[in-house]
Parts: sequence; C-alpha cells; structure tokens
Amino acid sequence: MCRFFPLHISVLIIAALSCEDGVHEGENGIPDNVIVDKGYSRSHYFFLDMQFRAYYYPLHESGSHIYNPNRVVVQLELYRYSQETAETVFGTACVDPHNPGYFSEYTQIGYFYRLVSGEDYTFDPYSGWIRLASPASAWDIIAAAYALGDTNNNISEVVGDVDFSSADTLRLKLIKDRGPPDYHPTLPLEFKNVYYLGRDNINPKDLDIIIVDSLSTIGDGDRYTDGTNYLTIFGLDQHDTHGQPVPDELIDIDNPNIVDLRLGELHFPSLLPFTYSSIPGLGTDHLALKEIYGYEIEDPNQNFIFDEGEDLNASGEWDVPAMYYRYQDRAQVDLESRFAIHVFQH
Ligand SMILES: [Ca+2]
Ligand SMILES: [Ca+2]
Repeated sequence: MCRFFPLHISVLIIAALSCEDGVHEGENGIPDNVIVDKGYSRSHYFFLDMQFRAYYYPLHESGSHIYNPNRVVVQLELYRYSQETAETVFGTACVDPHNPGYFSEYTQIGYFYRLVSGEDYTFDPYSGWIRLASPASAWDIIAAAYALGDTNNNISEVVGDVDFSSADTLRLKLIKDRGPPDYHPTLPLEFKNVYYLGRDNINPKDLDIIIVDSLSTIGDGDRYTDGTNYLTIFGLDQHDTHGQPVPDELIDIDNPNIVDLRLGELHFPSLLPFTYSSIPGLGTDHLALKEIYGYEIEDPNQNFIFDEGEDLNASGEWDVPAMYYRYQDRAQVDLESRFAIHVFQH
C-alpha cells in the first residue's frame, strides 16, 4: 500500500491544557478506572476500506491524520442486517462489491435496515471511518454503500447502491460480519486502538493517564527498564504542555486525535498498539515492545491472514497477538495481556 506525501494537514491547536507543572496528579494514587489492553472498544469504529486504513496512521508530526483530498467520502449510506419489516430492504452484502466472487462464502443475503447519519452513526468523510452511536453486538451485520470523490464532490468511484431505488436488490459492502470470528475478511476494518475512559465530556484539567506494565518491578510500572515512560513509548506523549516536541511524561491531552474529551475516548496512534511492528502505523514502532513481546508481528500486508511469504517462527508458528487475531482463544488472550491504562479523574 503506497503512502504518499502529506496531502492535507488539518490544523492542530497546541494549548496548555493539562497539568501545568508537569507532575502526574494521579501518581501514587488509586486510579478511577483501569482498562486492560485487551479491553478496547470493539465493533464501534470501522474503516470503510483498506485504503482509508492505510492513510490513517502514523499521524503526521503535527499530530494530525493525513488524508487524500482526491479520495474522500462524498456520499454514504449505512445499513444493519435485520428481520424483514415494513422498513427493511432486501439486499446482498459482500466483502467487495466490485468483485462479488472475492470471499463470496461470506456474502450476506437478506433484509437491511437503513441507519440514520447523525443519530445511529457518525462518520469522517476525509479519513473514511464510521462510528456507531453504540458498539455493534457480535451478531450484528453492518454494511455500507458509498461514493468517493474529491473535496469538490466530483465523484470518481461508487461502491454498492448508494442511490438505491426500492425496485432493485440493494447491493452493499460488508463492513462488519457476524462474529465473533477468529478470522473474517472484514476484520481489518475494525478499529482496535480505541478505549473508552469511563466518562463523556471530560474536562482536560481533570484527567491524567498512565500506562502500566503489570509485570514491571519498577515503581508504578509506568516506564520501561531504561526509564522511558510508556506514554512516550506508545506515542501518547510527543510534546510538552507548551507545544514543544519534547515528551514531558504527560499524555498529549490537547491532541484531539489522541484524546477525544467529548466522547471520553483514548485513541492510540497505531492500528494495533499492543504489539511491535516496524511498519509505520501498524503496531507500536518502539524497540522496548519488541523486547517485551519477543517478536515482531508477522502480517506485513495487514490482512489478518497468513499468506505465502509471511514468516513463521522457529516453532513453526505465525507470530501474531491473540488479542487482535484470536479472539476466541481467551486463555491465550489473557496470557498475553500485560498492559493497563490507569485513568485518574479528579
Ligand atoms: Ca506530553
Ligand atoms: Ca497477511
């Protein structure tokens, strides 16, 4: 997947919002909320396709997302699979509407209920993601039709029946299939880096976050053996409260692409934060995590499938983290779970 130069950078306002003195107010205290690494907000945010996903991380050095102004969402319709009712439409949702034979065994045929933008979901037309108003259940099926184009609304590509007339069979693109699957071709579209902090409408002055390694024997467990703070390692602390590019061991709470105060969400700046990868934006690109986990994730094309040419380790196993790749193997997911987000709200 190509990554081009930054095509558009939205403005990031650096403001001194967090603890001015550079001291963790929550340090040595009891956290109000502890969220383990495997506890990310599942089935909540989804990319419409892998091209949008490829642009999303890493963040630009300004802290913003990069997007392609010649490929934005001009029109979007979202549906949920449903029992037949007076309001449903008969249709077909497949993994790739341009190529219905691709993973055709996953095609869903049945009735679909149209969701209302702004009520049932929101979306970002530039970065091509949708956020359901509340997370989908494991058994929900979500599908979409959309038109892509440039920022002047000149349409260049249409996926599914975005202008559906009820005389036809609705054609849709699967965004989330029934699960919970160990593998499904739509699995890469789900965000796996968003954590709900426990409260909406957070006042930035009230919030403090540390990342704790449960196996650490040093202090609060919030830093690696070389002294580097885990906020810095996970890319959550790139600058100080004056906007200088110097980590200050305080989460960059003024970056809305990391902390969404209104929704009470923490967004780690990589697709699969609790694994190591040197591929930009895939895992967390910090050697401390390679030491901790003992391997680099072996899925370079990021499709969640073991493909020819992808490596196996000396034991003949495919090195991938269970929390992202093998939901069903709960014992293994628990075994690999190591970090926790400690949230302090004054
Ligand atoms: Ca900081
Ligand atoms: Ca692969």
